[in-house]
Amino acid sequence: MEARFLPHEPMRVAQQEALRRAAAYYAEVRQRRTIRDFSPRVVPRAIIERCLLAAGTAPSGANRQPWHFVVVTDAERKWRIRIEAEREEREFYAQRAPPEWLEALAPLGTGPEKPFLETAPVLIAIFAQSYALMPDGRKSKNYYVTESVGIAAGILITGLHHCGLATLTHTPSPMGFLNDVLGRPPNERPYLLLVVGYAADAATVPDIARKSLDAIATFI
Ligand code: IYR
Repeated sequence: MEARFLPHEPMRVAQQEALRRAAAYYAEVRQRRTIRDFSPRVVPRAIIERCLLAAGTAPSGANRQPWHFVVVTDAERKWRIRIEAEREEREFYAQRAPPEWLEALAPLGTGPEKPFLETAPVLIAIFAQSYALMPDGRKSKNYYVTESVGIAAGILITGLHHCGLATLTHTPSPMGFLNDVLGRPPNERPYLLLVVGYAADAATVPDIARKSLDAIATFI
């Protein structure tokens, strides 16, 4: 396909306003915490839909948009996901995880029990399309799939936070069972399972800190 171009209409922001926005954006985003205690309160579908549309604006290698989001709200499927995830997690915590990894997880207080997979009203299984399947069955290569889907996931998480929703990025390992439970094709691999909902009133978060600007960035 030949390159075609259209005029770009940038979102213009005056400098004073940009400074205000930068501060406001950081102030809002820094309040995001990963939580594990969810309220069963239902999330309006329109919020999820808009945040998914936002995620779908992520830049992607060769604009292949190599992602697929499966939104799970029915109790039966959430239960199946919990059963399968806990099966993997029990093995992870009891055998597969090296001591060093378990030590790194200790401050987070995680374990193999994943009740939030049933309590939270919404699970979004994010799949990465390693290649595209053409209607005639041929495979077409995708590029920078991990980077592209990671960026889309980041936009999704931040958008949900902007709407007052909490998330937990859950990565049961391995999570191939998600293809079976959710009926996804072989060109898609589960990337992460995003648990979405409102935080329970009594939710607590680990007492951990974020790195300083000096620690995460270098200006040269
Ligand atoms: N997947 C496991 C373990 C786990 C791993 C990391 I790295 C975390 O930041 C948190 C948990 C679990 O979900 O418990």
